[in-house]
Amino acid sequence: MFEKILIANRGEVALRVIRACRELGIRTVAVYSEADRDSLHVRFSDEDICIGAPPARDSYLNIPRILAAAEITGADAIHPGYGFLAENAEFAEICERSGLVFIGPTADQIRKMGNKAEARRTMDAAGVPIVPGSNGPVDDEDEAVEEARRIGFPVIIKASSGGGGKGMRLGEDEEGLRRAFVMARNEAKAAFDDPTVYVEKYISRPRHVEIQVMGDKHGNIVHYGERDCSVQRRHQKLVEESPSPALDAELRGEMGDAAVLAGASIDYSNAGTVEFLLDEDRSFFFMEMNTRIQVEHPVTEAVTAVDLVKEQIRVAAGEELTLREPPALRGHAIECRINAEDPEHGFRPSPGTITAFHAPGGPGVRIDTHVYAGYHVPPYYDSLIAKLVVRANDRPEALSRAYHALEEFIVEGIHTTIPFLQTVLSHPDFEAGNVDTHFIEHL
Ligand code: MV4
Repeated sequence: MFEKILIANRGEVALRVIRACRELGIRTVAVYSEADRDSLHVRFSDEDICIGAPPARDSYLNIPRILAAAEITGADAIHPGYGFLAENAEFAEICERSGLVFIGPTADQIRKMGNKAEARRTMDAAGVPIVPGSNGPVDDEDEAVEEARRIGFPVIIKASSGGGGKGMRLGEDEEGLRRAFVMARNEAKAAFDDPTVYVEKYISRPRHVEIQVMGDKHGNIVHYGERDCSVQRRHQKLVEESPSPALDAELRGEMGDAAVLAGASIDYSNAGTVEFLLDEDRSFFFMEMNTRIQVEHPVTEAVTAVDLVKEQIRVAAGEELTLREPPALRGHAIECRINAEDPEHGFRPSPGTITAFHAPGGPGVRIDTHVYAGYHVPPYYDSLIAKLVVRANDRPEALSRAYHALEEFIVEGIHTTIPFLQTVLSHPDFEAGNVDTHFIEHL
């Protein structure tokens, strides 16, 4: 097992990794930017080292500085958390070449899933269902129109190097598609320096259902059921839950098998998430694979009693998977993301000093946060300040528990998404489990 892990991240996820390390008897190294000196990940780690100025490119994205910190402190592995360098194949490669274990998949696995057009082809070849569409990139307008006539309008143009909703355009008819094609290509070129795009049939009212998987370095791979993340705003998830109100044991088995097949086809190791679009007729299609631990992983932890971060560390150290069969999902879990944003003003960021802070508690309530009264929310990073994760015996009880926990949550001095989350939780359509990815737009 590792003796010392460097955590190349900040915020609540850095704390999450520190907690897992403590339980495994592993020493921790925190890295921090000048804006994060007073952060709890610095206080709770065994060692800490400042790696630069507040902008992420000067600190949390600065590979040479992070490697230097690992060298100086004698760390033997790096946990990247999520965001920042978590899905940077070059970083994973450099770590391994420097004799540091990257706690995540291999550079090769990250690359295979990072290019969306290639991932789509790989999944198709493996027998994982994909949305009807082009077999690889489309090079010009006429080819896009040809594909669209074959699969039927409406279609969606996606950037090969995109993901998470960036670089997508809808084509409702031939004329619209021609415009969408040009715009998508230009956007993709500007945003990713890669103009490559492909075409898919547009699914108009899908749910976002993702399957948590984990692979070890001995060829074993398992899934831990799904998370329903249909409640999103501009591709930012707000609420996630497990089990999905849209799945039964049969569909869970089919989607779980497909996710395991997806992972197995690239000999996947460590934690990953296979995202699917779930259509109203119960058909499901591979969308993307995220090659990292995700923000919403505690939802799965709550219903499976598996510590996913400890398992990530164990498999990175060469141990075999603890579980070989998908665990039964017990009860129901919901996560609410609490962001330092003002929902009354278009969710604009609301950095500043937290003047009062009280986190809810009670049975089945988990709070993952790095903030406290007196903490200054810096303007440089993403606005997540806390995650509320509740578990209860069934969905109605979980909804009620989450609502009342939010009622008890005191955060003063900045704006947060807490009141908006309460609106979502008490909405009749959400209560009925009757939502798709457009739910928030119609609120
Ligand atoms: C789609 C789609 C409909 N049809 N693909 C958004 C994020 C990116 N991973 C893919 N996305 C979508 N792909 C087809 N063929 C609708 C979306 C989509 C979406 C998906 C999941 C969660 C929220 C979403 C919001 C808008 C669009």
